[in-house]
Amino acid sequence: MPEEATRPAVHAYLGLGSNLGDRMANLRRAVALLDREGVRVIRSSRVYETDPVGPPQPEYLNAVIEAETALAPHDLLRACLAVEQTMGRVRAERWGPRLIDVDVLTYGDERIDDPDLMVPHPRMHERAFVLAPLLELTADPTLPGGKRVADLQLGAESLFGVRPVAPPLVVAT
Ligand code: GSY
Repeated sequence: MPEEATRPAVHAYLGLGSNLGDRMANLRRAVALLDREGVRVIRSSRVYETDPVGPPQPEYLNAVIEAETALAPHDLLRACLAVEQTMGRVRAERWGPRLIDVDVLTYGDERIDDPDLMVPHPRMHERAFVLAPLLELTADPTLPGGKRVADLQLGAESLFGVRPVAPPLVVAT
């Protein structure tokens, strides 16, 4: 049972991605559905078109959102999976194309190392499609292994393959 009532609200960063169908509509719908799951979206990065990481597949639209939620970490994960399922995502190929992907990147400054939920997301600092939008929202994100952004020694090439194409996703007030 969700522990919603007993927990203080936490800020979490979530990564959104879509490379099938009407990609922009998919990102917008995910924001609306998260709200219904008890995940209040406070801010969004701009939307980026990004080169696919993994097997050949269409380009993605990616954005990062800052959310406030009283859900416990695993309930937040379940909420993200519920949004993916509602939108019809079928988990077929692990790195394959998808209507929507909703990843928990951070949960406050907690570090969780469970087989089903690793937070901060273990590959978030290696992915330009996460870093570019995330750094619009926070200059000092919680990163895996206690790293700081300065430790990453980001050069121009770190942000290759990501292009801002649209303003932030609209967030209900
Ligand atoms: O990890 C999320 C799904 N995904 C993406 C993505 O969101 N963006 C880009 N550019 N490549 C990706 N490969 C996978 S898998």
